[in-house]
Amino acid sequence: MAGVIKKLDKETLKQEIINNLKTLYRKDVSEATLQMVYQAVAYAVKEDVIDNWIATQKAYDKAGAKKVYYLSMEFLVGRALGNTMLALKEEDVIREAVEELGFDLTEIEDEERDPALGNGGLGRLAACFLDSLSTLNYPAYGCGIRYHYGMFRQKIENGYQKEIPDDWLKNGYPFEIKRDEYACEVKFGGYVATRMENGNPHFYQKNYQSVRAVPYDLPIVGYGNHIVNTLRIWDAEAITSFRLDSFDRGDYQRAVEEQNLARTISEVLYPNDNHYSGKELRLKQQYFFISASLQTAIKKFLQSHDNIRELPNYVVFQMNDTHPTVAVPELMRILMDEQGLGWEEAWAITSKACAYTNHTIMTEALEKWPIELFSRLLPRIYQIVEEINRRFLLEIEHKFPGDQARKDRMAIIHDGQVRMAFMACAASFSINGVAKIHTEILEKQTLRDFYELSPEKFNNKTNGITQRRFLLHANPLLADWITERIGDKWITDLSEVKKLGVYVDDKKSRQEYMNIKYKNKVRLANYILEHNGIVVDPRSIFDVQVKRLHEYKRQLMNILHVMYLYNKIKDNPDMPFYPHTFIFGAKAAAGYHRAKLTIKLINAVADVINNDASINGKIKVVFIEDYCVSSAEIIFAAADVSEQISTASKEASGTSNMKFMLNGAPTLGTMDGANIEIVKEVGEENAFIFGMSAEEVIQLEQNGGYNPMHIFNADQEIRRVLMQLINGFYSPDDPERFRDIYNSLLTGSNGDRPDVYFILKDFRAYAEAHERVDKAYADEENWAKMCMRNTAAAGPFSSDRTIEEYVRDIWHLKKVEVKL
Ligand code: GP0
Repeated sequence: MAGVIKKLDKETLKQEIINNLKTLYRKDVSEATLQMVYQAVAYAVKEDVIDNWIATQKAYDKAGAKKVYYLSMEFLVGRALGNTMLALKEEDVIREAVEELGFDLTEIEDEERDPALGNGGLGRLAACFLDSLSTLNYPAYGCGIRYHYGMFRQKIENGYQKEIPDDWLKNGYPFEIKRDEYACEVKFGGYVATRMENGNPHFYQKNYQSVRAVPYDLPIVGYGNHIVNTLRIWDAEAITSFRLDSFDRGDYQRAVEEQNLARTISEVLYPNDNHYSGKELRLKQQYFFISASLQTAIKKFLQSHDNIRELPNYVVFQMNDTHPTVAVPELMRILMDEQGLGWEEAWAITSKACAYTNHTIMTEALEKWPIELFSRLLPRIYQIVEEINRRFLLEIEHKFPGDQARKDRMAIIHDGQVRMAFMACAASFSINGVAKIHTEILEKQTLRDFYELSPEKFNNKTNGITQRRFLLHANPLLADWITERIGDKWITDLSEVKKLGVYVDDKKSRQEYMNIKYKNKVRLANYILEHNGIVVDPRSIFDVQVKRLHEYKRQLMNILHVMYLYNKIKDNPDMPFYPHTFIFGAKAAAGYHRAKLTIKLINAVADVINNDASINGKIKVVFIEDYCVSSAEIIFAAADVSEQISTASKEASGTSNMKFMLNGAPTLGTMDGANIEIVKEVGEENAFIFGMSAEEVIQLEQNGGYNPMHIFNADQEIRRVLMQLINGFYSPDDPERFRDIYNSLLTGSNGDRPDVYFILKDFRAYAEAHERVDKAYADEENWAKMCMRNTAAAGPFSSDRTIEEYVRDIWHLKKVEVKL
């Protein structure tokens, strides 16, 4: 029966699991560990996936359909087993099979290590996009790197973050398939040689070092539609072993160097979020996965086409931030040096095939490679970049004759550096930001010159999240409740949730909805007890901020506010105050000292407050260790308040804001990123907005004149909180411990202005917004309505909507049906 999911039968499944245990581990069920059972179950599920996977790829070939290659250094996919079972609609039968074998499915799922091949929002967005592409029947490849060590695991020791290597491949990853037959060669270094061919110079690299790029494929399973797309992640292997005999390249020295290169390239993910570190190895990683991905894409294209000029009609490369921008000169190289095209033709193809997404306006995130490094590592690529730049400057001259200043501002090669964002803009046919306000800021400020040159390239694509992972999988109670009321169409069409609106005025529905929230809070409380040893009261307000630790995200403002509240309660023990649990989760980049000190501060404040019996548990502070996709799935469902408090203009979009909203937590936030669109959908009365606008922030940054010392001097309560940073109140053993944070707010440090992110400026507005939250929470009936309205208004924030927009405006893909 076409279109109907083939149901696994329970007995076969049990047999398969038993068999897998035997062939994988030589064990029978009674001796198997949970990890072994997990692997055995995963392999059983994978078998089903494979059938769909093969069918999908056949259908694509047959349809000759256009494909998007989503090029990204990061894919934060999270665990696969649970998601796959849901997508195949096999969860129930698998649960029964596993139970009959004497195991608990949740425990089995907890055995899976998250493939943490990303840092935060950008990598998770890429994963949500792949999920949506598959579910919406679009042909797509994710292209990335198989880091042997993903995002570090975080331990908190004595209040400090400690980074533990994430050896996620240790037990083997059951869902991947090594595709050795598609391995290819990537070349570094050496020099460019020329020879004449038919009267034209032909360029080629000599004396280079090579690595062998080996792809591993991960299945991306669409929801209930048999589609399985591929996430192809590349691993590096030494090439020398099978080349040692080649007489001109077989020297021993190079063999050793190539071994080393191969060993390091795909070893570890750089743990920086919104920050560029400029390391040579990072550029090697970029070129490595891009060259391998593009070579393969072109080869595949040429298997079914004989005119390379047709490429842009069948292939589009979406660059996830500037990290994959070497795709531009690499595609030029392949087209010219390997396909024999001239510059104009190669450029016509490249600039119709590449599109660029910008994810941040933070200047410290802008990638700029010193030309010394760039040209040494990628000599031929650098040569091409120089020519791209030369021609680009001519184009500017043509449109703005004599405007030398403009050319200096826009040059791709400038001041000894290659500016990757500018190359991406010059070469792409589409440039998009990730929320309305972000795209506006790109057009008016960050990329203004490029907007003036080519306004037609710019477009907005507000981010989204997949409801399948962040509601269906992460909040089964609410998912069932919704399906009972409006059916299950919301799973693939989130706009359906607006139909929940009619239940807002129904008292019984409200009770049920809030009861689910309560149960989810109990689940999180148990998690916190198990992982942190802290007892929290599920009846308290769960006020949550989970995201990467960064000064612009202002976790510091949050904890300073907790300190302020604590002072108030100590001074006025009888003041009415509803118990709060302030929950934090955040990883700091390993080299980001102030961020790490902020984690220590949060834990120091937690230590004092959680152990002060005199406040009767009115405030608890919890720092959840190792915030990652799987803990996120437990946290969102349990939140009462969503903290989205970045300095306006700095958070490109945010995506946790959408996950909280969908799970019914009102936003406490600034008018930044997608918060603005969230508030517009849900209504200002169902959110808690405060603080400076983006415009005000930008004005104040440009005009100067902000002096936080005035606030410090005038506001006694703020002053007291800041003094507690340096008088040992939270660090009796070392009163100087938090001096750097204090200085950053009041005097500035390392040449920065004081309070770069306007924490003191926004502090009172933030405190006042919290008072509004508390007041609203006290009105139980109305609070329930607010929460429900958030869920009901979350429809536009599905990544399905985002992907449909990318398809309509940029990629122009057609849906492909797969029938088994
Ligand atoms: C942006 F530039 N983002 C970067 C980066 O290096 N890493 C990263 O995660 C994020 C933005 O900060 C964001 O606002 C945005 O929603 C996300 O990219 C996806 O567009 C919040 O995480």
